[in-house]
Amino acid sequence: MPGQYRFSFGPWNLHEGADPFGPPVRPTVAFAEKLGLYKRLGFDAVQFHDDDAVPELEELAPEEVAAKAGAMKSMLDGEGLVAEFVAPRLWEDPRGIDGGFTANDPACRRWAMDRFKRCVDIAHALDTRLTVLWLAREGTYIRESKNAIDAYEQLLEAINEILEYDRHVEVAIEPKPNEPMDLAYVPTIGHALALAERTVDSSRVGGLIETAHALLAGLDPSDEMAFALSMGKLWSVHLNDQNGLKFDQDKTFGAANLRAAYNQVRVLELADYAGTERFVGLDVKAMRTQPAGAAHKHLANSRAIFLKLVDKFRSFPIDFERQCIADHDYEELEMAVIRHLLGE
Ligand code: GLO
Ligand code: MG
Repeated sequence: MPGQYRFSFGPWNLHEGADPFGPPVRPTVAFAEKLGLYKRLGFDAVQFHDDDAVPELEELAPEEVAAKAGAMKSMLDGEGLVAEFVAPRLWEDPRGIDGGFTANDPACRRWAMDRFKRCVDIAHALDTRLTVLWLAREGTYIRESKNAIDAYEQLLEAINEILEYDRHVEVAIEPKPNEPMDLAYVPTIGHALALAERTVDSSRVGGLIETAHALLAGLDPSDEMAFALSMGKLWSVHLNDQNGLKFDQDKTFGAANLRAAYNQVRVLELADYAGTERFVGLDVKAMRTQPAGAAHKHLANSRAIFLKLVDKFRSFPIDFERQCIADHDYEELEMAVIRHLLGE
């Protein structure tokens, strides 16, 4: 019996529609209202930034942070939801302008480390072990501004320090090759998991793979996932889609390349990802043109497309696949895949 998929998204996936060339086009949806949407749309877990869980946490004393995180946990309980992970949002603070752990200013590096620890405390209060490191500004605009060898050591030290700070915390690194930086450190899951192996407890360091990020690195998302799955290190995914090499689009899963989406589902099925009880996260954004009352459809649609592709995988004529492979007739196999996806 294959496991049951459970889905998650972050509050940032219900957003105001601003882009670098224009202001918000939809009113902010209050957090409580967002929470109310999760179950309605078929989702069981919330992905948090630390300051989604505790807004303005930099202004608060540790006891206040703990109290607010506790209140958030009660809100989740009230909705029948769980927290999947908490991620330190280092990239929006002025101290994170040159990166956090790899900033050239030691005071900024200390701040980043401290902020990561606060994030772990919040994760603890929300009853999840998992934190996610999207290393947004850990990189450079120009190569000469940092020593990349030192940067990888700094990242390693930061992860080691957090593993020692909390004996249960898990860190999933979310690689991305660029944006907002010209070039980011840890651009692929290979980099992330190599770094993980060097930490003081590699069993607690894994990865989160986002479709669009793999595509931006010129790689196949399903093969990136396969690499992490082969090591037991795929601890979450950010499924979405991307139309070519441009800014990170966060399109609806499967909307740009349905066959590539099918192959991501296929690899998750082959590894019984659902059985690992990790969540299927959807890091998708509504189009800017979408009216306020309908700016949640991208989430329900992404989930529905995922489940339809699961059905496609499970109903694929497996004997025919085996025969094509035995005959080395991959042209025939490809046609069968296309026919199957077209519903023939
Ligand atoms: C941006 C990332 C971002 C992260 C989120 C969790 O490109 O995909 O959405 O996934 O901040 O850390
Ligand atoms: Mg993401």
